[in-house]
Amino acid sequence: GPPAAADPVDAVVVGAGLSGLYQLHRLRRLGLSALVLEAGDDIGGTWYWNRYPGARCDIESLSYSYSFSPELDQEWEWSERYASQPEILRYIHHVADRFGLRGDVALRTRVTRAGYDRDRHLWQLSTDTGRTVTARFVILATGCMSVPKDPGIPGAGSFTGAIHHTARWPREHVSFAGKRVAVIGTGCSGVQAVPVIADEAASLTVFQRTPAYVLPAHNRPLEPAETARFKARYPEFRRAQRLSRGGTVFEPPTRSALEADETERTAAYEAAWGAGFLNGLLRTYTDILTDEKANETVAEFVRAKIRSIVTDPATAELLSPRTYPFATKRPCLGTGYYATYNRPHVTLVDLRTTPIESITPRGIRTSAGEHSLDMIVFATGFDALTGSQLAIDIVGKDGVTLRDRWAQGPRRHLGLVSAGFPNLFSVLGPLSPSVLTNIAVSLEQQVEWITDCIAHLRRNGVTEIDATPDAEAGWGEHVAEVAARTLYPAVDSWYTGANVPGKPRVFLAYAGGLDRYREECDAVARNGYTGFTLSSLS
Ligand code: NA7
Repeated sequence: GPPAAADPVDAVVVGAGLSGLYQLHRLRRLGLSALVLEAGDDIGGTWYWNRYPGARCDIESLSYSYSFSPELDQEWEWSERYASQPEILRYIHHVADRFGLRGDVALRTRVTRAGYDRDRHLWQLSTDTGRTVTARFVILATGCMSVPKDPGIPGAGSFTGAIHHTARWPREHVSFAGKRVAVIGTGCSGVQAVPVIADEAASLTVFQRTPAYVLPAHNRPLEPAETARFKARYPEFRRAQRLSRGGTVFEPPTRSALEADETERTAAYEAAWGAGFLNGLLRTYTDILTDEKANETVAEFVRAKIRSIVTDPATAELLSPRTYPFATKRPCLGTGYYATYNRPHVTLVDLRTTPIESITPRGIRTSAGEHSLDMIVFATGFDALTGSQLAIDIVGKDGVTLRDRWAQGPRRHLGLVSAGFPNLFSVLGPLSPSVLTNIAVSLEQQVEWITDCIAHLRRNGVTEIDATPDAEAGWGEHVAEVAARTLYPAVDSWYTGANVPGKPRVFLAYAGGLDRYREECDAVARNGYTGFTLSSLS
């Protein structure tokens, strides 16, 4: 089991998902004592909690996996082009076993508070089990989407059937057979769950506030011969992936969508639609995310696809996004999503015209009347990026909490260290490329940077690294400036924090690309950690 709490450990990692487990592995290779504290009953993070029906990754499995071990790459066999949640969880367990990581993970242990001891350059962590841990370094690997958002609908407590949030799905089997089921929310989770629930339920009613742009996944089993061919050039692929803009490998576009004529554009969009990549349509032309007119050509292409699939014209129109540009909210990869609305037992309710008033003992009441239900599924998303970090009471060097420091939005140099919160690093948190990239690649980049940084500090007898307020402010401005060149910031989405009432409205991710981000981080390290203050206990 994990070491006893008596002596300080070198490092505590918060969270045993993909990021936390890799961070543990790297710290151990440095020869550090490290402990992972994990709130869940088991390892896996996002892939542990999001066990709802249809949950699946929307990056190809051969790309969405660790790249640090060529042996692991060769030995693990993915069964599908896009891996399901159970398969990814099996992979994470395999990695934990293969690299012997479990022994340093304390499960069912939620970090509630972290306070910095400026005299000793140590963090004191408290947990909900009563266990306390002292560590020099803390790495927050708490996930970009791990605090589920409750829709806050009055009356939910009175419902006599079951209510499940997609991100807190029960471990035991949930049957929909013979049940009248509702899904509230049509982001990526709802889009994945809807067709699967429809297959089993007596009836399914989908309550939609904002329609998503849903592209076909064209998921399929991976043929062993195909995988073998891919694996033959895995090292080369992994190198290209690391150097790429978003952690996926593709030929970057060179032209504006407005330079192409309609025939050419349609052919490009058809090809992308047929290929089944989350960002396929985005990669057709250079200006889809920066020019409204260019964007509208893609948006209208998707709407035409919806009209061609959904037989009822009124339903097709309701499913057609019109209030925000394509991909300014995360697009979704679906399997049979639009066609599900052609099934006689599936109904779409538009919350813009008939909002939900309350949940009643028997179902959901909208302004148009009551829907009788046996089960309600909340697919209502997350308090993304900042939520899991601010859930911990983090008190920095000057007694100020991170929550107070971030009242107007997150502040963190390179998305890695916040000024006044020394020795506390973040992986996949706000102001880093995280959710705009293949996170499997992003997390390795950040974990490796953090590990190299800690190694540097130890080599030089440094016991504290802090970001300077100036560097932190500069990075914040840079992140905002890069975002301002895109269509993202104007849209209400979880990227801008607009999905959570009261959350400051800030574009939360770095949109400049993982390639550029990697260069910036590497330059900072190479130049002796510019923008940081390094100090040693005398
Ligand atoms: P998302 O993408 O935040 O989607 C949440 C959905 O729930 C979205 O359609 C919301 O509509 C809807 N919602 C949220 N609150 C309510 C209330 N109160 N009433 C009605 N509808 C509501 O979360 P997901 O879990 O689907 O996906 C998150 C990411 O996980 C995904 O992008 C992948 O990266 C993995 P709204 O748009 O706010 O009008």
